[in-house]
Amino acid sequence: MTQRPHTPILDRVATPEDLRKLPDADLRQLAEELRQETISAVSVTGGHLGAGLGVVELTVALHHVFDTPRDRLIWDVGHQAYPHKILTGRRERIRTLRQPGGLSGFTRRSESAYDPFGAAHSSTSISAGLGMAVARDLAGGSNNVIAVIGDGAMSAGMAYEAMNNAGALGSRLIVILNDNDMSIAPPVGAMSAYLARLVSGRTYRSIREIAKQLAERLPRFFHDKAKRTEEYARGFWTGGTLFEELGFYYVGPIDGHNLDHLLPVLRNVRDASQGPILVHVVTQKGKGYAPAEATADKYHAVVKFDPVTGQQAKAPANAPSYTAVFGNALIKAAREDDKIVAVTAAMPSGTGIDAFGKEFPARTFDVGIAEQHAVTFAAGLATEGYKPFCAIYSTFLQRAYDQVVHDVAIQKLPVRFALDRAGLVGADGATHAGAFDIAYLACLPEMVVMAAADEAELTHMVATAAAFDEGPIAFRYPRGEGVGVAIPDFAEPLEIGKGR
Ligand SMILES: Cc1ncc(C[n+]2csc(CCOP(=O)(O)OP(=O)(O)O)c2C)c(N)n1
Repeated sequence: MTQRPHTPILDRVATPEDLRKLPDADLRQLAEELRQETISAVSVTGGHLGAGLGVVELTVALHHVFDTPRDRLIWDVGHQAYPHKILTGRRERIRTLRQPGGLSGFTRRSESAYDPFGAAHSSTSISAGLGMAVARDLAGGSNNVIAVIGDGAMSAGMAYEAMNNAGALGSRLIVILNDNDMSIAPPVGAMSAYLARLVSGRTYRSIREIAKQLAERLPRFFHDKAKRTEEYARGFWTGGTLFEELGFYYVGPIDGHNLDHLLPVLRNVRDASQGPILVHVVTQKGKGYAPAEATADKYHAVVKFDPVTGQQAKAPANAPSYTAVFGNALIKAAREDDKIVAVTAAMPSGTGIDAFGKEFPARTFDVGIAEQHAVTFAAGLATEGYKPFCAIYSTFLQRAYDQVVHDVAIQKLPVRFALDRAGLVGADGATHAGAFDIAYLACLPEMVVMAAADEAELTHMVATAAAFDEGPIAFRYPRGEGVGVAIPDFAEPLEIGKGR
């Protein structure tokens, strides 16, 4: 007897149309093939891996249940969208991810009809989705709008502004909260603790329970049927109160890797009649790839790697990174000056504030993905005589521009801005380039702006900022390693207004 060669199901799926023709029974295997294809692609391109691996089943289920691209599917940040790209006609180009002329590492409208909204900066998906839902209502349309947002992205004010508005407008909108209990670093804040309580307070809800819970939202026909066959359970379930108070119908928590749960819940949600719904899905970052699961950051972002061992091909460094030089200089300055405190917006390792936090945990504040709050929080610290170093990437400080202008510059408060990733950043592309900070900071009254030419100068700039108490001061430095000059043992304040 000859064995038939195994043809991957993925080879038969060029677009979600093909995927929707498959029986549910094929989807588990498809998901596994999609996971392997994602690992294989990122092993040659580098990029964001952990987040995509965590949403493989969710991606398959969403495209199977919803009529994309007519139904609008929005991925918050977009760094988890590689499996989505593979399923939406971009598999052939997936090994060009993040390369010149290749696919973007995030969602991008110009790339595909399946990317209805471009992203890379976080926490925009619910706002954009609500806009699309309201546009649909105005035009008398009937399509679905689904926003997938992570628990980290849920720490930003914009997500709450959007939910507040969505609850009031009452448009039909589906928000999937993808809760993997990770940001880039472990998540911080009261919201993260709240989500953990929702998940740990009970085991995953059974499908029967969720069907009962959803019955209330379904059109009359389903509703009556559900009522006949099941006792009414609404009210017995109290989880998700916060979202319910905001006007969302809360469903969950459900296991985001279990297609037997995802598919019926998503179908029910699709067929529900009205209003905003939040589906709380629990996933694991890096799921299904042992080397990722075993690391602290779950392979959030990687360089090229060996897919068998997970070993990353890190080039030997010629010089320390500007980030590390900044972090060390700040630690040295803080040893001499107990007024120095550090603020990061969910990027402790990216900004070098992690090292500072190890030595000065009580003087280190990770505020979550909340750049606006970070800046005004630092302004408050400055009013009381503290010396806040607000370490934010150039591109992400854009989000806090009014806070820089109104809360810091106009009040002449001595907040120190450490702008990492200034200038071009490479493969992350235009959304992440630190292209605008000189223009947007140098035009402000009272703002001192410095740009480090090398790591020695950066060290002196940290000392300059620590000593400068007359108003706001910013110093910018690039991504990556320094030029290799000696780093001075003693940092000295530079003369303001004098260049080299
Ligand atoms: C405004 C903004 N600040 C910071 C970042 C950097 N960043 C990219 S992904 C990420 C973590 C997102 O966590 P989560 O939403 O939980 O998604 P996960 O990676 O865990 O799937 C952060 C902080 C960003 N993209 N946008």
